[in-house]
Amino acid sequence: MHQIFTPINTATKLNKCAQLRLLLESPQLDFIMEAHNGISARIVEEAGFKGIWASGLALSAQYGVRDNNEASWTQVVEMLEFMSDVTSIPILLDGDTGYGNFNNMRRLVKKLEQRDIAGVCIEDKLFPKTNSFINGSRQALADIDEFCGKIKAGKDSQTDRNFCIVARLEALIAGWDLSEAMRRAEAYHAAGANAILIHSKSSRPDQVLAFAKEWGGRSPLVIIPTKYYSTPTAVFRKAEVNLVIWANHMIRAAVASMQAIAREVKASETLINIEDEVAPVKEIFRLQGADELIEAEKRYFNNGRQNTQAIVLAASRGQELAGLTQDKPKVMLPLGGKPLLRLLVDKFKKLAINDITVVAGYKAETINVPGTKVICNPDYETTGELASLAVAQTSFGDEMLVLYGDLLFRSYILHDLLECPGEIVAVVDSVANSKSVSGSPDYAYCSIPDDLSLFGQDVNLLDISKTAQTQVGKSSGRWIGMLRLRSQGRQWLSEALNELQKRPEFNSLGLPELCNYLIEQGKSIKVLYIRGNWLDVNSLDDLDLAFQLKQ
Ligand code: SPV
Ligand code: MG
Repeated sequence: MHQIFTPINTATKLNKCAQLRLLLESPQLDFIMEAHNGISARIVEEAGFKGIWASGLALSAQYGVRDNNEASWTQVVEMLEFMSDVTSIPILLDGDTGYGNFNNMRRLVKKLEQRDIAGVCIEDKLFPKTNSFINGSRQALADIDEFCGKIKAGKDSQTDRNFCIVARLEALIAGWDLSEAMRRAEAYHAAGANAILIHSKSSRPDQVLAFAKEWGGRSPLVIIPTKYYSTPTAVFRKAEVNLVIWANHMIRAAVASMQAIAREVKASETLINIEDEVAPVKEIFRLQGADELIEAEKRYFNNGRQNTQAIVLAASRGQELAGLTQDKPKVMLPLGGKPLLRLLVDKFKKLAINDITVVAGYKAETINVPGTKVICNPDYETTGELASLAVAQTSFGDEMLVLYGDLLFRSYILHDLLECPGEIVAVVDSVANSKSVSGSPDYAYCSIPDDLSLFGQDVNLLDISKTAQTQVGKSSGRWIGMLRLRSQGRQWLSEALNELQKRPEFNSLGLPELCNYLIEQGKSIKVLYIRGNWLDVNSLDDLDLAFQLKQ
């Protein structure tokens, strides 16, 4: 009886080589399934198989070439790397004849180990080989000594002691008898092969069963029942076979399915009939691990910008521009051929902010800027900004920008805002105080006035008010109507909205009241000072000025 592998230490996960060795050496019957690329390998692992057969037939077929070493060994290894990267179970490569002599075998083993491939099976035929089921009896066998040298060379070059070399006997395929198969098996076993694979093209299992009996467990035994597939598995178990290879069933399943779908779509010129027959696109994404990338993007990419949602408040008509807003809201007024909202959206997109929600009200149906999601505040005539914001609440993202839709600003303001630290950051123009402005400005009172000689001052917002002079003191500038909220800040905002919604005056509240409420609650709102370079469009004069800021 062959030696049983060292006991499993369940506390430590075995590496792939050790897993394969265990599959071969453990006395119970195990199964490995063919795969031929990354996605099929993943599917095999998900189905619960403990190992993968990287079939030469299937790998060459997926490249669209013959199983005659037409694909180079490096092309095989390249595909194996994809398969290995996406799986945690061992891969046994069908290494044909080892792609050359002992020297090629040494290099193959080295390259396989580098890609975390757990073992290789080599067959005693000549390079370039032909698939065993094509004119098998006309195929010449390798010289025994030469083949033993190849096994030894492979074993001597492995660095992981559990890397496995399986020696595959083609004697029965090539029309030799059991005694030739035994003679060779003995020699390959003595040369150091970890297991013997006895191959047969017979439609009955008699040949392999006779071999198994004669072999008597001198080393682990592997079979490929492609031709004698109707044999009950219990027969293999009884014969003390260690490993069964289901050698080509993933590529055959894929081919059958692809042929049926292609024929149907060609004939019917529609997708209606096949949509339910194919895997949903979502399933492809899942198998590719798309969710992991979304998570990783949050952690590593663009300081979380991909994760930032812009909420644009655009429900109002724009009273001071009544003549121009008969049939569209202010945000759809064209400036140099593009609606204001479009200019805003372009700025977001430039900075990789692609999740843009517009809260519309007046003439909401006319808002059609690509790349935006429009939701409607139906009560826009009788409610204020917070009511509009609350309409978007159920679709709030993790991090947000909240701003008025009639804002125009130079891109650097958004860029600096995204970089500015703080759970909530308000943009305050420190020179706007000195200018006459249209509309009804929101004055910002801050912990420190803007120091023109400093960049990145740590400043807190204290209050936002409609008057330039309050009990808090002289205002430090004008809040431009733009807030940035990181994850925690966004949660504070949601909580504040929920609280304020309980108040009778909620419908008249705007963003300044929300900021003041948050400050009262002890939440810190940081200030990013800017000096001009922005505008909110309230009048025709503003539209003229806006044209200059368009870019
Ligand atoms: C393969 O899967 O490529 C094999 C097994 O070598 S068989 O095609 O059955 O010979
Ligand atoms: Mg093969």
